[in-house]
Amino acid sequence: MWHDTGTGAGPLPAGGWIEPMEHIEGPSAKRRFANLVAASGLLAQLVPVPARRATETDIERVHTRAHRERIAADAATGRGDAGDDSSPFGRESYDIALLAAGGVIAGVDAVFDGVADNAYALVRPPGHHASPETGWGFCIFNNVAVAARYAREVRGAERVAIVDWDVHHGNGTQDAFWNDPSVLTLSIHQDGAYPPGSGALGELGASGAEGTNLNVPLPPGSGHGAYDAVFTEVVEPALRRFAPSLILVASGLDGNGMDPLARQMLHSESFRMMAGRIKALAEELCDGRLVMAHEGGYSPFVVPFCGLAIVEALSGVRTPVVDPFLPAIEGYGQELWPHQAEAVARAAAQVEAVPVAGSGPGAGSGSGPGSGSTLRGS
Ligand code: 9RB
Ligand code: ZN
Repeated sequence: MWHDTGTGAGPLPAGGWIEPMEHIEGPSAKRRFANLVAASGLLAQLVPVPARRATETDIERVHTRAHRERIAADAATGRGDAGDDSSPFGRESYDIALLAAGGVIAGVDAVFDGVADNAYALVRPPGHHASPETGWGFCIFNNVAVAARYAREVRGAERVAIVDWDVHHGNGTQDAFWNDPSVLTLSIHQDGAYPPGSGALGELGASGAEGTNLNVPLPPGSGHGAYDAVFTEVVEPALRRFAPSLILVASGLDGNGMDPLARQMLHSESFRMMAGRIKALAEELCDGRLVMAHEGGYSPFVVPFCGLAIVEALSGVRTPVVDPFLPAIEGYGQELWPHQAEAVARAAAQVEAVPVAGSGPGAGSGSGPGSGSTLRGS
């Protein structure tokens, strides 16, 4: 909550005719999510996992040294921007960005060590837009990418799948693993929302890593029915082919029907559905190993209820909380419309490009570092 994004107006810097207000990627939605988890009584039934600082080595498994050092140097001056003049940060933000990435790593450790069954890392700044060379889109370091490389190189995970249900394209994560066949990146996003021109269908990964990046661009106005179809037709078959030894989720809650930075229609029951299905996949494919990292989500009133539904699904604990926004958002109309079904079908046609674990060239070679103790999907 100390990560200081200063003033802005939506994604734009204040100035000129734009009167300063709290920057949209401020602490409010995240603080209210944490407060609801506590007030509901659920927090007392969870295993608290303290964040640790990601080390320079952890960060540089994904990012260039120049990017890490630039963020550190700018923070030391008291103010900086991650890279696009939309992502301001303050003096503590280098340190806090290390804690955000390290918080996801701590979740990975907790799950691999059996301290927790699965983990939700409620961290900021977010990460999925940060590419190896730069931050942008409110992101400084790519938290989920840093955790994936850590899982591979330190914990011996042979294959990692990253499912990104933030409403914006996970472009930084796509870039980080474009050449890496050991990490499947799958982003479900509102077509054309952000970054501009990013996240097209058919971007499947570099030669040698083909089929290990999938984009599912959905038309604006997609809701529960569309995402339900994406899980049935894309997420579940793709992950079954890939057989990950760990599933990470870039968990943006900005697909909710009241988010100011997108035009999708999800509600708390949609996030409960997605979290429950990912959890079931993790149990089927990789002994339940599942870590979620918080990303976007800018409605301070709806985010807490979507977040609580996810943590209820992960923990298997149902609290007495009833989402007061659910009836309104359900009323927006949640069925799968024909043009959405077409978009899902186009994405589903890519799934056959995903390599089937154990059948490709080099299968079973245990190519990752620490291959003496590699964890395979079961
Ligand atoms: C810029 C503009 C944006 C728009 C959306 C996001 C969302 C991030 C997120 C970030 C920056 C406009 C740079 C409009 O939640 N990711 O998960 N920037 N938008 N004009 N300009 C110049
Ligand atoms: Zn987002």
